[in-house]
Amino acid sequence: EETLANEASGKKAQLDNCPLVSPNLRGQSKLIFKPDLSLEEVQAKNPKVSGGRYHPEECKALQRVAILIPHRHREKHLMYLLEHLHPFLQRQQLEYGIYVIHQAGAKKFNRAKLLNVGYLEALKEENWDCFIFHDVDLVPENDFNLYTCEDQPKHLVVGRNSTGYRLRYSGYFGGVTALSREQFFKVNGFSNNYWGWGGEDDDLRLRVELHRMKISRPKPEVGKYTMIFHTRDRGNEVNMDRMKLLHQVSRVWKTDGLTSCSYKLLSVEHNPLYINITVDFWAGV
Ligand code: UD2
Ligand code: MN
Repeated sequence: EETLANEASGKKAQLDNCPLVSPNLRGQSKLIFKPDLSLEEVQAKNPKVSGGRYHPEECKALQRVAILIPHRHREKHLMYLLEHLHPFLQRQQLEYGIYVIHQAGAKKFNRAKLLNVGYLEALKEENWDCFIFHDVDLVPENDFNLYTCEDQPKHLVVGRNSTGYRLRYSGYFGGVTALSREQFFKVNGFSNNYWGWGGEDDDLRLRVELHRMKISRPKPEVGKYTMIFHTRDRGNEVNMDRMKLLHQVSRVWKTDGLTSCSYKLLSVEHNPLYINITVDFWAGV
């Protein structure tokens, strides 16, 4: 009788919790990047995604996860990532939302600041448990690489195709990372001061270590990614200040981060497959 009542009311809260490991996982898969793929095609293949969000119908997800993707002029990469990530996350039985944080204008690219914006804006519409900070060009190959948060920050990219699937250096924390809402809040997020390429990922690692947290990683055969080929973008030239900035983390983390992240919000659009947040970083911020 109770089951019938539950079915009738169809409430999420009355579903059983999803299992710790989803029965729908497939393991390593061969990724195909169709040259003529279109966003409409990806949309048609993901009818259960609405406004960039999804939740499993069969059980109550263990975590609510926001995927944050910093972006500018990488439309093709974004399309391939969405194509692979939606089914991947659904097989993991997660409740999730995909946020693309787009930097408007021609100012130097600031990946870290965009991710701070993503965190702050995503929390305005849902109290997400877990945040995945995700490069637009990295596609996960193995769905046992769980996009969930644990009691310690997690680095999900153990290796990728272009580096022979080996960890680039010990302490490497770039590409894709998972921090809970609390973990990211505790370290005051990323620094806002890394303009151009490099250093911001090491800065976050130092913040994590300063707070006596320990980075975890999946097994090498699981933490595998394909990075879609690209050259260095215009507007993302190497940041020559990065070493100087890395030396002052312990001094400035408290005042440089989420608490000091100012930006001009230009738009928030709920597209079928992702939420698009466009921001401008004007001079002096
Ligand atoms: C590495 C790291 C990345 C970051 C970066 C240094 C890996 C796998 N990734 O990436 O996490 O630490 O070094 O900043 O180690 N982007 C745009 N448009 C641009 C420029 C950048 O969308 O014009 C975004 C996009 O999401 C991209 C990310 O920023 O994936 C990192 O930039 P990249 O891919 O050019 O740098 P890469 O591959 O050296
Ligand atoms: Mn890249």
